Amino acid sequence: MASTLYNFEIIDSHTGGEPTRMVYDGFPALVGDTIQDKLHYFKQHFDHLRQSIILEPRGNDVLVGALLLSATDPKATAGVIFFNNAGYLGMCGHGTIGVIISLAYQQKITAGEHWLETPVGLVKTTLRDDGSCSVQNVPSYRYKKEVEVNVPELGVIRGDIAWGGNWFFLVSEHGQDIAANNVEALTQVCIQIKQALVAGNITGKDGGEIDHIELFADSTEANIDSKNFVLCPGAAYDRSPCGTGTSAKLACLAADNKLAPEHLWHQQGVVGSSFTGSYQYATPSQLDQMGAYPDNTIIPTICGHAYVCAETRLIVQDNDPFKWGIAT
Ligand code: PYC
Repeated sequence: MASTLYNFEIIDSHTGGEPTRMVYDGFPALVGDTIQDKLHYFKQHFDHLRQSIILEPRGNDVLVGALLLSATDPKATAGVIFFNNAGYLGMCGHGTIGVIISLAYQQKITAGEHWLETPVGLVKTTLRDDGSCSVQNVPSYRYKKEVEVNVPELGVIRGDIAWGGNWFFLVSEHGQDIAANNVEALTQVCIQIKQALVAGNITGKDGGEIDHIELFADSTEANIDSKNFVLCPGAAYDRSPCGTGTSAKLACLAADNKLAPEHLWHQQGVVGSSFTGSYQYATPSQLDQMGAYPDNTIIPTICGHAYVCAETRLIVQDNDPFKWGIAT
């Protein structure tokens, strides 16, 4: 008889089409005083559980996992570590909205403000009675403007490097339609740009890997300022407009004086869902959180909706040849 190694209690949701799998019970305890220590412990000891939860046959490449933890910061309702098919994410905007909507579904929280602790800083969420959720993200900034990268298949491509809780390369001139019927070509273009960034040793600050590529196009739709396509690490594209990617975009708009503080920006993703974003300039106390920040650092807020789609238990049996997922 097979014996069960793990029972993971999960809630699946989607935010603008992009799925989040919140794991709220059954995961072994992570040792550490801070959430960064716990992330380190997760990577060292339980990476096979990340794969089991995310990869086929229990998951798929599009899923973002969100391991719910008790907070180490007294201000926070919970801690959360985001992960996907390729590894770990610093922050995740759509995932944060998914976690808040899932916690509300479980009746663990009600409408109002709730702080979450992530490995890259605290984020303040506001859940509203209409079901929308806004996320005041970690400090975000443009690191470099119009960086040229030589992409063998495409020629010279220019993009901004910005931090929005993850590192992004933001490209406006790419010659592609940002359309749902063009995701294969968009994916290839992003993969080629990413490979060229690696080959050219082009990174974020302190050598941070630029693991998200974000392509933009103007929108012809009323009330939409821009359309994007975001390729995530692991080569799945974001079905939502990407919360950290929208934060990186806001940082670039602020640095170029193209959007004033508190003004709204409507970012639509490739499948048609949208986030509303805005920003304030960061105050010194907000920047105390972590690290050193440039002058143009902003605090972005993004707002969207998420919907719960499943409440279930993942089972991992000892005799299952794919108990740790199908690694490709
Ligand atoms: O919403 O920040 C986001 C995100 C990152 C990767 C997938 N979604």
